Amino acid sequence: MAIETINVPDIGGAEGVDVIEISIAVGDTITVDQEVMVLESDKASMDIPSPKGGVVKTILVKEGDKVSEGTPMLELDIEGAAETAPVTASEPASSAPATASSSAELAVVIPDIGGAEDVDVIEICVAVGDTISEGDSIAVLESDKASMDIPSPADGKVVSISLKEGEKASEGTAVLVLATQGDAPEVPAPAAQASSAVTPTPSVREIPVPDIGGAEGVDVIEVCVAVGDTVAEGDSLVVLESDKASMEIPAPASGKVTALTIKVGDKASQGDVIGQMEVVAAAEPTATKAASVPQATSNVPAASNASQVATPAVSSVIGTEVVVSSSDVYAGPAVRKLARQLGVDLTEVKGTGTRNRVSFEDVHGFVHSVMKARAADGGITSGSGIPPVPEVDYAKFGEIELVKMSKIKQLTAEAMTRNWLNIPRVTQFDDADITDVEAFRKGMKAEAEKSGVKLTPMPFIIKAAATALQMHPSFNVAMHNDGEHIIQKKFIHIAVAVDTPRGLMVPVIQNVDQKGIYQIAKELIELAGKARDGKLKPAEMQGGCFTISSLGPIGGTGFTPMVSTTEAGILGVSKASMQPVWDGSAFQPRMMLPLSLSYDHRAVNGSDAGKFLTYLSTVMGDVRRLLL
Ligand code: CAO
Repeated sequence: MAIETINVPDIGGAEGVDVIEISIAVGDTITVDQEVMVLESDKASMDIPSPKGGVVKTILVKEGDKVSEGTPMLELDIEGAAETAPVTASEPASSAPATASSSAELAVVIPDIGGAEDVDVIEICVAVGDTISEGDSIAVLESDKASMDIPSPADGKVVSISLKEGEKASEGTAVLVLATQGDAPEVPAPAAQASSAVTPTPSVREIPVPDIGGAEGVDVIEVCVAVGDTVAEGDSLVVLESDKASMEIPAPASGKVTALTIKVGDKASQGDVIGQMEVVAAAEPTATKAASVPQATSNVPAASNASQVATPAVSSVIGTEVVVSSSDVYAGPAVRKLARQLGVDLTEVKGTGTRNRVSFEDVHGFVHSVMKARAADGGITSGSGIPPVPEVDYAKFGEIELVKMSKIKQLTAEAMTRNWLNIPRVTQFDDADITDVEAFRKGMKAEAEKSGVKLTPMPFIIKAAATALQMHPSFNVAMHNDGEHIIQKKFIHIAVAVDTPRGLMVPVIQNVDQKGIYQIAKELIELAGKARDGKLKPAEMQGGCFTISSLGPIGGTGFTPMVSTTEAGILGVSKASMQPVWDGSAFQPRMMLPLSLSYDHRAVNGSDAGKFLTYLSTVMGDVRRLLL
């Protein structure tokens, strides 16, 4: 035997290139120029051929590694090209596949899988060089009835792998060789061969469905464990779901699941036995366990102190126990359990394995991406396809302080984003000539004050908006969520934006069309006062048909207010000022009020909006029209 190390050839000077696929397995006989792996840089992907033919003894890299020219990638038995024994690196080729080679090596074969033959190997979960623990999945098999995780029978380091994804396996098929610590790794032994010094005394007990509140024939929607799983008392074993509730059936004790007698789709009632478990009753002093060999491999000479063939205890997994609930998703039981614990719907996870099989990494990656998107947009636009806002470290630029937003401000931010994203908004501008209205208002101010009313331009604007809605019912609408209907409102309630120390509040004055200017002024003052004192009731903020947002007392010549999804329009009012207006022969000083009408262009077309605002401006120019 001439073992030769094969290095990565010249790859155009690229350094640290990702290994994205290993195309061969230990034991394969390969020819010169046969592809052994695929590398991928940010510029290209490259098939790497073998410069020599031979039998692959060891694969020195694994998927995910980074390699450069000269990185050792394989050990090839150059002379052994004709030898095909798929076992260990150091054993003569004539050895049986399931035998072992050195004192610290353990050849692992497929255990009893319920008599199933030629089951698809859909995932090899480890790579050469990996250090694994007893119970870790080393491979996943999948028949048309079930998927089975094949656990490692011992702790150790993977020396070689002889089974490949896409192959078929039966009981006894060689999987891999494990370098274990010590000369004689402990492997599970049949009871008849176990040393009498082995202490814990397991007792097998049935697992009944406990009291589930009298519910009968409840659907089994998930089986969370597989035969062979070690569970702690209280761990979920199965999930039942009636039309009223879903219930997790916990393990009644700590131990190992030895049988499962139900499957997804079955029905269960209190007292039904769902399986069996081996409960360790008491732990007695531990004694040295004799190196023992399971019956299936008893042809290995015990005296040789050689490594052993181990058959992990996954017998009877095949059949029905781990048939998946979401049948279109390929995933092992452990991955399903993780997804369930994290509340992940596996049908939403893109599997990257063979046949789109979902792996642990896929589930973690899914959760990571969802959380990242949420963190980036405050949980508002997640899933909408809107690119997340990158995080900025403002402290880099100077001193900062993180100030908590009030609940009202948070809700306003959420509503604004929702409105912005949902409403195709157009804003139309106009200036209303309020010279005469202002003269009238000022003339009435003293009288109004005697009645306890502060007469500002606002009640006139509110009344004018109500009249405009009455005359233009096509504006008194809201879009239905079904996208097929418009909700035509037959009442006229006007909402008014009120600035408060805790944030923006929008109380609603009801039935404005039926109220006079004094009444409207009174209610506006009352509602604005309640808003500032935090005393508005929810009902006083609901049912608006149209909103008015006034920045008049503050200043500015125009702005584009946001439309709410429950209305079709909003009027922005800016500061009135004296302007020179051409009357056809001369400039006249007129008090002009800037108005901006934003509207939902799904519900209202541009010409209707134009007519609405022109009418509103005209009414504001001559309040006698409010009487018509
Ligand atoms: N142009 C010029 N002056 C105006 C005006 C305008 N468009 N609107 C009001 N004024 C004057 C008033 O006449 C009053 O002056 P006097 O005290 O001399 O009479 C002064 O500005 C203050 O008015 P006000 O605020 O007391 O009363 P109001 O009826 O105009 O407004 C209310 C009531 C509740 C809307 C107001 O108190 C408020 O909260 N405004 C802020 C609204 C806001 O934050 N909008 C932004 C929302 S974000 O979309």
